[in-house]
Amino acid sequence: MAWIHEGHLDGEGLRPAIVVSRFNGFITQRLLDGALDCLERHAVQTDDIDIFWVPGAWEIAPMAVRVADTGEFDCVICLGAVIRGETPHFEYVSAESAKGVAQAAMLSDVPVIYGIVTADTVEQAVDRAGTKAGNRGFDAAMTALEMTSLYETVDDFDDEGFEIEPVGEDVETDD
Ligand code: INI
Repeated sequence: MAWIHEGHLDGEGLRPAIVVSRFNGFITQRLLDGALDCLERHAVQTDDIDIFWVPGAWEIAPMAVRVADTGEFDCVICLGAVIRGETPHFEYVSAESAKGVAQAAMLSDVPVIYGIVTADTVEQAVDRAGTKAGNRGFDAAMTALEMTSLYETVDDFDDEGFEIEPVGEDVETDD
């Protein structure tokens, strides 16, 4: 029989951090509202949520790393909106912010969740911020709840004495 591990969505007792950018604030405020709605509907206490505002999507990942490194939070939810303009700036900001959050997720002990909307038009971004195509902030918060619970399951392995296969031969010592 296989041992199946899945995260749950109960946020009771969790302390999440949200890093959200001000650029395109009419979208990012909606993403933040969606994330807060999700967390509060899943039993996270409002007083247990910390929100860090940064100027733009570029600044999200470096802040997420610092926030995660404090060890104070169970997860970090990254929210932003990058909308294509007339210049190649969009390509740099969207690609690097995505890479940055991915790197932050790899480096951190807690889940770092990507909730940055990238869109060709303002309309597409609006669609993803609580209208036609759902709310990416809400979705990111759901993912954060699930992954936080799954991380906790894995972190408990050692505490509960689950055996990790040793790599290489046992070495005998005199003592
Ligand atoms: N920041 C965004 O969050 N969204 C954008 O669409 C955007 N565009 O297109 O320029 C943007 N640029 C600012 C960038 O994130 C940094 O804040 C800035 O370059 C300072 O480092």
